[in-house]
Amino acid sequence: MSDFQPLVFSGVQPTGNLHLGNYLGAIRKFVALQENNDCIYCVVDLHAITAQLVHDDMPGQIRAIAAAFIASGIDPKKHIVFNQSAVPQHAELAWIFNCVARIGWMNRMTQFKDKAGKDRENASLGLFAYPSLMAADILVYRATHVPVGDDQKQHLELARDIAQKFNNDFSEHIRRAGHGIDTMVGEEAVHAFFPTVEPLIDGPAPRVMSLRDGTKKMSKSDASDLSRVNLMDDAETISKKIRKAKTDPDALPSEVDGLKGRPEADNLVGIYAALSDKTKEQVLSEFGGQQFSVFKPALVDLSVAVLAPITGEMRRLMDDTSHIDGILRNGGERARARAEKTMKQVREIIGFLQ
Ligand code: AQP
Repeated sequence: MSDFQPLVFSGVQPTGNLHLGNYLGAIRKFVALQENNDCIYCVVDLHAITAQLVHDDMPGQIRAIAAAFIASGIDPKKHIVFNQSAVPQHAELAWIFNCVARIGWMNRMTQFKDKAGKDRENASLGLFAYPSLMAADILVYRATHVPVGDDQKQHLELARDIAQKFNNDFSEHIRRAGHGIDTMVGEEAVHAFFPTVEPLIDGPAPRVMSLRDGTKKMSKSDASDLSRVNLMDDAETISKKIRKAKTDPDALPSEVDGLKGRPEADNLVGIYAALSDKTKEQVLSEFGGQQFSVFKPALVDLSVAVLAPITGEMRRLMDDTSHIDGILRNGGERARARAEKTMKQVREIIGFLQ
């Protein structure tokens, strides 16, 4: 039985300051996965124009995400780092997926509801179709594993639905063209063109919450800069934000169960655990019974120790734009070659003359 080659794909939008949530939910996992996997990491600039069309410094924002990838430890020689718009096959496959996905499926996407807010009629069609483009980003490489934060879980379920419908609707065409692969979907042996994508969401901080409100996701678009630690913050700013982070008056519990109903405490313990590669249990065995006046300075020290070298390297890389542009150009060429291989087969399966 043949099967899909394991391949990791993920992307980050160039839509402003990267924060600790992006780092712990996504980029730190990208770095860990590159050791034993073939990986493609993308700056998803086509996604960046869905919520806001015009950006003052799009080139700078794209370079900043690429710099964050590399400063965090991603090796652009071994793996592919590029920006999405350099590979038009993403948009081509997204159009096909717009015709595969059903409006009923898209209507259930909670991120669209959150981002469109009350002014739904005025949201762009691109924002509505965002999950279809995300499915194309992954499947144009027939990627099998996608490291993301917990907020992207629903979009990945949709990517699986799109892949499955394409495989089912075109099953005869796939066989005739000879492009399918024998694989397992759950317990069932099937012949498929697109793989069933596996989300990689685990870890102690799959959803990092706002420092001002433990029930809200830490987000680039939060109006309060105090709600997040940005990757470009200096040590003093990180210290101020963590010291001012909302907490409750109680000491930290000794067991994870004791974090229930305490979202801010749970969030800070999760951040500490993720930054130190420990579990929440291990963090509480060290800090259980301690007040936040003790825990917060320890979290500041740890955050600065992890982030300062990344921030320094990001600044250095962003000063050398030709170096970053060269990495993106090279990554774009390699990504285009792989994406075109898939698209040739997709066009053949559908029956487009080429
Ligand atoms: N708070 C978070 N905790 C864990 N993971 C997170 N991610 C985002 N926020 C958190 C993960 O970061 C990756 C890249 O995200 P994105 O650039 O696509 O932006 P986003 O998901 O829309 O979230 P942002 O950064 O907060 O932006 P806005 O303010 O626009 O919503 C993804 O893997 C995401 O899961």
